[in-house]
Amino acid sequence: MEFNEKTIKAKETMARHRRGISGREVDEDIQDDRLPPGQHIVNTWPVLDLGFKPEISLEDWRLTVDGLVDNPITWTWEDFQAQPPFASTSNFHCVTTWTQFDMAWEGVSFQHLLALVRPKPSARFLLFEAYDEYTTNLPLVACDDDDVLLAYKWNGKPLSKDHGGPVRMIVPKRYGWKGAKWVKKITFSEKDQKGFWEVRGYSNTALPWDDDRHG
Ligand SMILES: Nc1nc2c(c(=O)[nH]1)N[C@H]1C(S)=C(S)[C@@H](COP(=O)(O)O)O[C@H]1N2
Ligand SMILES: [Mo]
Repeated sequence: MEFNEKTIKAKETMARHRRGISGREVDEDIQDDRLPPGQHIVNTWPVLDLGFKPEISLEDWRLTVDGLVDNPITWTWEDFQAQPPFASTSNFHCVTTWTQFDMAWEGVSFQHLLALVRPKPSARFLLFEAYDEYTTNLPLVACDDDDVLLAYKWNGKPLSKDHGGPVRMIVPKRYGWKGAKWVKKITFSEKDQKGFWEVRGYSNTALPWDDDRHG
């Protein structure tokens, strides 16, 4: 698949120079103790992707969770909707320096998913694959947290295609690129396997409070 190389180059440059996506979205340099180092606040949620937004009908949508788990699953939209509802409000930090506070998410709690699939003791890392062929990786311990979810609603409305609908991952304690939009598959492994931005020099840990942008 052809990625939009221009978009990718621009994003790499922005992250390197720690500039925002667009100056127009910056309100002011407000001081707020919820704002990690090098970040600024936006009120208009920017859209970031590889220059391609996959269209997935709810009928065709599937989420597969496999690898080192006792109970691998493939959910249809109906299966996904049948899970206990979960809501969580958190702050979203993008490596390109924008932060948006108080994002109200609804979906399926990742801890609920973990309880269902039951990772084997050897499972330590997760690889997320998306419908646009984007990938990203995280340690299992980072996903086993009470603010991590598979989100399908934002501010009470279905998540738009631009922002990763039908379903995306939200991992508030890591930079935004660790949350796969249009998530399709999650694989549990013994070994870490780097994703799209991680192999291109982004930090593997991606911790906003450590200003941890590049590896
Ligand atoms: N599938 C997929 N997920 C993705 C991306 C992408 O290009 N494809 N971009 C990542 C990046 S770099 C960020 S900052 C957030 C942006 O989410 P947003 O477009 O909803 O703001 O999604 C992340 N998840
Ligand atoms: Mo990003």
